[in-house]
Amino acid sequence: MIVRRTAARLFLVLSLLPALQQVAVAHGGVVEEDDLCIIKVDYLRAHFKVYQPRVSGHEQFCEDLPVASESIFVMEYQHDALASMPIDFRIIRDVTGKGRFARMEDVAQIEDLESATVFFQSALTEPDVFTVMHDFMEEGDFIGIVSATQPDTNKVYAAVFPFEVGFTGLGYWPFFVAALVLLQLQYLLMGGRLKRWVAKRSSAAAVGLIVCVLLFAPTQQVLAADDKVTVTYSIPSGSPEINRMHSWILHIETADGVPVERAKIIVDGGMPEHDHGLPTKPRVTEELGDGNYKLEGMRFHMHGYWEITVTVATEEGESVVVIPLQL
Ligand SMILES: [Cu+2]
Repeated sequence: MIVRRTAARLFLVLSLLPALQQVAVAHGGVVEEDDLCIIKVDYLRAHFKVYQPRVSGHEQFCEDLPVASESIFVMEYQHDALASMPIDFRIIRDVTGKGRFARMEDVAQIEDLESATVFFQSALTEPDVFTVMHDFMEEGDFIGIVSATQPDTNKVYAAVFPFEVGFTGLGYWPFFVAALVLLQLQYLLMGGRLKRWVAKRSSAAAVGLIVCVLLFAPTQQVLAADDKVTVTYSIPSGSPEINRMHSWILHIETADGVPVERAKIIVDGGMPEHDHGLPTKPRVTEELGDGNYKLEGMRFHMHGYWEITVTVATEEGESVVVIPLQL
């Protein structure tokens, strides 16, 4: 019986996966469309970008920011109506406990919005670009809230976008855990008839289990080599989601399979067909032993063909290995 129940739950996990991935791609009010970051304030749309001039120069971020630093949020209106609407902008610490699932309803339930607020720009009417600056003092999860008021009707249009400041390296795992919690609830709430129906499908659940393991397995080994070293990489958070900062684990071996330790590794990359580089400056932050190195700060801002160049320098010399990547 316990086995059956577990199987039924796994089947449910599988059935929820498409929805889960959808959430991951379009969470909050900011979505990535054709290489542009769009914020939707109800039906009103604006280009949205964030700069961290002190640490990243002119580099643009869609929402997640690599470090706690001075950050400039820019909205360029796509909809003329925004030009005549007073707009306010608030940043709060994520006290909803919903993380990337946080929505307007969750924010509306916060009792003391003021004490969660780290930044507030009171309503301003700006002709075509709305800009605010906030100097983040700490890393963590935050929620941005943009509200625009229609002057004639006083109707308020709002967008809520959860974002992260600093690397946490958690990637997809919070989604997975949240899904399991939701499923547990859903299962408890289900009527007896549906329970029996689900339990009958335990063979489908077995397939579900395999697909789950494949989807969530933290390894996605891809191999590249020159005559001296072989580089493989895995992405603990799953796969490189566009515009999401994530980390890789690089594994480096000599041609005859000996792990390469204490190497100096430089990672660069770009899209050769578009003649541009990576939007971030990834770096190896930790040697994990056994030829494994933690690479942080990976982010891709568009679909297409990328090449990641890994330069491995040891006392024996230097190797340059190119990892091809189709996103
Ligand atoms: Cu490109």
